[in-house]
Amino acid sequence: MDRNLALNLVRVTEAAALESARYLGRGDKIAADQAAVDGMRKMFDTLSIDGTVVIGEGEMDEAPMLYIGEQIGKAVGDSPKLDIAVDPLDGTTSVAKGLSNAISVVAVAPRGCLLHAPDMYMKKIAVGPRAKGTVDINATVEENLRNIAKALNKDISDLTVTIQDRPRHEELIKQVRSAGARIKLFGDGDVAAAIATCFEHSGVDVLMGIGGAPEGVLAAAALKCMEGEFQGKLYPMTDEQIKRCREMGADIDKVLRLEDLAKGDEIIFAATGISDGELLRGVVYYENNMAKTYSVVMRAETGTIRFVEALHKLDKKPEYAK
Ligand code: VTB
Ligand code: MG
Ligand code: MG
Repeated sequence: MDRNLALNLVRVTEAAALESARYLGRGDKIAADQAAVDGMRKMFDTLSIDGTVVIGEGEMDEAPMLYIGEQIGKAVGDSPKLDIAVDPLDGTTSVAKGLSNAISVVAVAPRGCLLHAPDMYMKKIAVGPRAKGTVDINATVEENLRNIAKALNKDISDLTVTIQDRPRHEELIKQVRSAGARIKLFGDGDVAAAIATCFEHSGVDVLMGIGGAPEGVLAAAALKCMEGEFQGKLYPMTDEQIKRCREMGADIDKVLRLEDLAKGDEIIFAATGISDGELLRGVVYYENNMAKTYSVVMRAETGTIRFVEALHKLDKKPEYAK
């Protein structure tokens, strides 16, 4: 896979962020999401790739753009066939309310390498490289925390677990508290939260809880690049979802590891901040119609992680007009 695709993927998430960030705090999550999808789709159209969306905005009939199965890019000659996973805006509520952690994300791998995760919940655990190999999604919370603490040479009481602030996590929160670890709740955006476990300065050691399965694939692609660890288990809530898993041949008892979610080393992951987060700042608008974006792009093959700070002269980019 052409390594220069990395910069083009940054363009893709930047475009989504630049359009979506206009809606910060405006109380309209649908408009914020649509703007991200539009921005991302437009930029994808300019790329010479032969891509298929495998994680996207939904099934064809319900999502007009970036639907699962949609063909992306103008393939030329021997353009490699790629799987594309997107979340143009992970954290629609965060943008609508002006809260933190909203990002635009994309992951790309050779065809067949990204799991076609059904649109339902997934139970997840994620840790950074130093605690890799110490977690087991089937183990108890206390056992996992004990093993992570040992790997990081810390007491359990020095560990910080990040958990999405939802009623479904009441029991998990109780267990973490009784094990003695600290907790950092977040409102939305568990892709960013999973990535944070790989950066010591984030102050977060482990992500635990139940979030979107599509977001699980995206987080796994990122953690593959950073040599962290991610495990997931599909978490269907209704009979219909159980049926959907069966139809897709997805085993709900199977522990999905990095190799199941994002296979191989030819993986590129990119994200741009929309609202401020631990890892990436959100879009900042300056005088003279300028905007700044903060992105990260990484490749599993080499493990290079690049932070890209970009200044955009919007006068010269009429597509981002207000
Ligand atoms: C999860 C999480 C996402 O939404 O899908 C969550 O993975 C689902 O919302 O990052 P509910 O908990 O309200 O069902 C996000 O936080 C944002 O898309
Ligand atoms: Mg989204
Ligand atoms: Mg999302």
